[in-house]
Amino acid sequence: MRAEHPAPPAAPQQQPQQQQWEDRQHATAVAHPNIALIKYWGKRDERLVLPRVDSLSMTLDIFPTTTRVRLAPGADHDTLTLGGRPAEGETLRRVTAFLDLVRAQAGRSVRAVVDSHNTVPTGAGLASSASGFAALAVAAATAYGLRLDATARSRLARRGSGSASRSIFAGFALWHAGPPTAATDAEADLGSYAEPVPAAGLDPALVIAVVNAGPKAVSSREAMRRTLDTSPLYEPWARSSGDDLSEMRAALRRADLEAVGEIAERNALGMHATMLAARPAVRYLAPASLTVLDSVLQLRKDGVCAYATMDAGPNVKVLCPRTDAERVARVLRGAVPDGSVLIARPGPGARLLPGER
Ligand code: 2P0
Repeated sequence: MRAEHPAPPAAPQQQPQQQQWEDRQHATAVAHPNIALIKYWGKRDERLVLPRVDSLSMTLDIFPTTTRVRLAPGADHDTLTLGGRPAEGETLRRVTAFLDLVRAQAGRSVRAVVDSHNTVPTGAGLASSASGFAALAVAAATAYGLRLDATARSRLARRGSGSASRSIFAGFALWHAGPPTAATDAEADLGSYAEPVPAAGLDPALVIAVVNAGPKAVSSREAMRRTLDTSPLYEPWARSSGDDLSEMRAALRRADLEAVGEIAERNALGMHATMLAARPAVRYLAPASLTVLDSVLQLRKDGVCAYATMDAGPNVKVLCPRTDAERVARVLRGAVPDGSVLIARPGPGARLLPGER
């Protein structure tokens, strides 16, 4: 007998095969961050993490997060370590709230021990919450005995952090906002998930200029809330983002990296414009970010296909052909000698570590 409270009456009967699955009681998963080329900015439902707009991203092959979830029969609360250090406060509260969702789906109440290791600076606009919640979703669902397909994993990861829905998938992924009106929470939840987008023939790199790896002053959650509530530029951007997405999908289909970059850059600059017009303004870009943007303009003048995108932080990511990545990285290192510059390529989706299936 498991040392946990009885499952709610609605819980399905466990089949012998599922019982065996559940007896694992632990799982370890790895996920990589993703960078949006069409941005997610603004929620229409904060509790269900439903976005206002569709978004499209590239999962990276660097900065993985590895997360182990172990069920802890008898424990009266969840515990979390990040990089070996115990986490408390808001971080633990968010993970516990997420595990509550998994427990509700599994019809179980047992608490868990979560150990997570990030290789990306946390809270610096480098998508640590995307890799973090994607890895947690896969590991927790498995430890609790839920057998979810990739779409269901994406929906679940979304509840932890919106952008995590996209890190379930390798390469390019499109996160559907879902129908704006739904009769029930369950219907709304079902409609919002990511799926892979084919991009055959595209051979891109994303050169990342880390100009400041410190945590941001305003969380992206708070910044998008404030933008939606107060920025007169939000609605026009949201409308144009829909057009950007259609053009982006067409550009990916014809493997036109120049167009992909151009659309991504204007979408990101537009998103930053919405925040600059919020009251009070949210400004993530630092002087060094603008220096990098100037370098990107110069690279284009010099004939290199290089386009920038920026998220909720001062760091700048430059999309270019893989074959130009070293050249772009050299130019960016020269532009921000105090920063660090890394080259990322399209990376894998979230997965269980071998032996954890
Ligand atoms: C994105 N960002 O599409 C956008 C662009 C930042 C700028 O997704 O509140 O950490 O947890 O759903 O996923 C950052 O937002 O926000 C983000 P929550 P998340 O990548």
